Amino acid sequence: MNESLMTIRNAVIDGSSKDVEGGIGAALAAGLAPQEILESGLIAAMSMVGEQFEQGEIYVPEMLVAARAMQVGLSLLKPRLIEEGVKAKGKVILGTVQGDLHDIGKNLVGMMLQGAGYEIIDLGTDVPPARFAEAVREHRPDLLGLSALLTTTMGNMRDVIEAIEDCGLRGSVKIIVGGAPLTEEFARSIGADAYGADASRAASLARSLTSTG
Ligand code: B12
Repeated sequence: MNESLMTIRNAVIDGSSKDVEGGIGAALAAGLAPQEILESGLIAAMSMVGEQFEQGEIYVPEMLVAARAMQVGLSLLKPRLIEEGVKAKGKVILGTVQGDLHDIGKNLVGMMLQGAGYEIIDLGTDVPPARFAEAVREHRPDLLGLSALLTTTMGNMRDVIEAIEDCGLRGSVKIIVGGAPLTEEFARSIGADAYGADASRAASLARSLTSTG
C-alpha cells in the first residue's frame, strides 16, 4: 500500500490531525485519487478504530480524538471531492436522529450529494422528530436523509417518519436512511423509501429517487 495512506491511517488512529494533514498532502502530491484517500485512508482507519473500541483496547476519549483527526482529513479532501459549479439538481435535508451524536458518516453523505449537484440543508446531530418535520415544511426538500449509528437510536427514525406523516408531508418527500447498524429490512419496516449503505450509494439513490418521470 502507498506509504502516505499508511501515514493517514496511523494518524487517524493516533488522533494526530497534523499528521493526517501531512499524509493527505503527500497522497495528493503522489497522484492518488481523493476517493482512494478517503476510502483506503480515512474510512479504513475509522473502521479499525471501531474494532479497537469493540475489543476494549481503546475508550471514548481515543475514539473522539480519532474522530477529530478524521474530520480534519475530510475538510481537506472536501474541495477535491466536490465538483465545482454544478447546478443544483434538488434539495436535500440531512440530519442525525435524536439521541445520536455521530456525524462523520452523515457529513460524508452530504459531501457526496453536494458533489452530485444537490443543495444540502444539514440539521446537525441529535435532531428531534418535530425539528425534521418543521424543516421539511419550511424547505420543501426533494429528499430527506436520516442517519443513526446506534442500535438505541435507530428506532427514532420511525418517529421522524411518523412526524412527517402526521403533518401530511410524507407524500412530498423521499426518505432515505443510513448508518452502520441499519439494514434494508429495517428501512422497509419503518416506511423509508430506501436504505443506503454508504455515501456513494446515497448519491445514486438520490439520483434515482429524485429523477422525474
Ligand atoms: C467515531 C465514533 C464515535 C465518536 C463520534 C464523533 C462524530 N463526530 O461523529 C464519539 C466518540 C463521539 C462516539 C460516541 C459514542 N459511541 Co461511537 N463510534 C464511533 C466509530 C468508531 C466510528 C463511526 C464513524 O464515524 N465511522 C466512519 C463513517 C464514514 O462511517 P458511518 O458513520 O458508518 O457512515 C457511513 C454509512 O453508515 C452511511 N451512512 C451514514 N449515515 C447515513 C445517512 C444516509 C441518509 C445514508 C444514505 C447513508 C448513511 O454512509 C456513511 C459513509 O459511507 C463507531 C464504530 C463503527 N465502526 O462505526 C463507533 C460506534 C458507532 N459507537 C458506539 C458507541 C457505543 C458509542 C457511545 C455510546 C460510547 C459511550 N459509551 O459513550 C457514544 C454515543 C454518543 C451518542 N449519543 O451518539 C458503538 C455503537 C454500538 C451500537 N451497536 O449501538 C460503535 C459501533 C462502536 C462499537 N463497535 O461498539 N462514537
